[in-house]
Amino acid sequence: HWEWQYLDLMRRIWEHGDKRIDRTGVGTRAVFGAQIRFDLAGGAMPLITTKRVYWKTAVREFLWFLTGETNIRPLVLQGVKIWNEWPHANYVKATGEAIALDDFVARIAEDAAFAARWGDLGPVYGKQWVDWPTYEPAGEGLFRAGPGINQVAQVVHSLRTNPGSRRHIVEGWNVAELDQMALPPCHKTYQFGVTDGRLNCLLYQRSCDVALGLPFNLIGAALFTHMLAQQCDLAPGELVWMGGDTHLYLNHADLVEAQLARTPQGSARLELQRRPGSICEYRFEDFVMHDYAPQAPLSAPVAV
Ligand code: UFP
Repeated sequence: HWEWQYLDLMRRIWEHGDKRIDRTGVGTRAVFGAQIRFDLAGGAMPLITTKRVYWKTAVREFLWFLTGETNIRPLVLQGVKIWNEWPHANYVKATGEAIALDDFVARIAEDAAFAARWGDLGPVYGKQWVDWPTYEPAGEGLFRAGPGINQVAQVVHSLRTNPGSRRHIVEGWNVAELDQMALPPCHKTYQFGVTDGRLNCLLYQRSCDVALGLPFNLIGAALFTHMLAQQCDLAPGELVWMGGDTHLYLNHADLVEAQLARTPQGSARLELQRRPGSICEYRFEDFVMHDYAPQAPLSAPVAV
């Protein structure tokens, strides 16, 4: 079962990883450099079965990326909570108001003007993927904003017209804008490659929370590849995940121990129920998951 790669990685980090205090102050055990490979043929999905993973949330987040949106409000209105901690922490720091996370999120939902002011994450994934900023000379040594670059649309075009290219890349790491982002991109580079009519994807993730982040990041990369394959008349190929700083937070001990005692079972398959006219026209209802019967959920605190 492919999932042993995930569990073995988890065990290796927990038992042999370097212990250190990280940016969040929580502390981690970490290895530097890791890989997981997964065959996407037939719609296969790398869904972790040794705990329940909320794949619908990953679909909603992925579709939000493709809209170019960077404000959490559309996610909040769909009940997706994964990005709420960052704007909340920013608000509390900036205003000194000791508002609870739930109350802050309720205000984001109720008050569009408040959300516009406090709900934005800065130019994170969505912005860089579909509207990477450019600049053009405006005379007298000045520059003005040029048209944004839609990297996703460009990759669709290059896969269709020049599948053998080694330049099918979607990049989130905009060096000039990192300091404006709530969180610099973790799943920063997606490279696609075509072999024998099969679309392969290599995701390079610079920093990886193996317990909470990785199950989601695998889903995102798989969704991306299945959608691109459908749009470009290719069969889904192999997903190669590569991690840089690959870690477990020390306060995830209960989750790690419970999960390592479990055995993977079954394999999930994605069905795309419709073929939209373009990569940006998928709707949540288009994604149907078959044969996902996970074991009980395991929760752990997210490090902000
Ligand atoms: N993280 C992930 N996947 C993601 C995401 C965040 O694993 O998609 F957005 C984790 C990795 C790390 C933290 O534990 O969030 C980011 O911290 P840093 O920027 O210090 O690497």
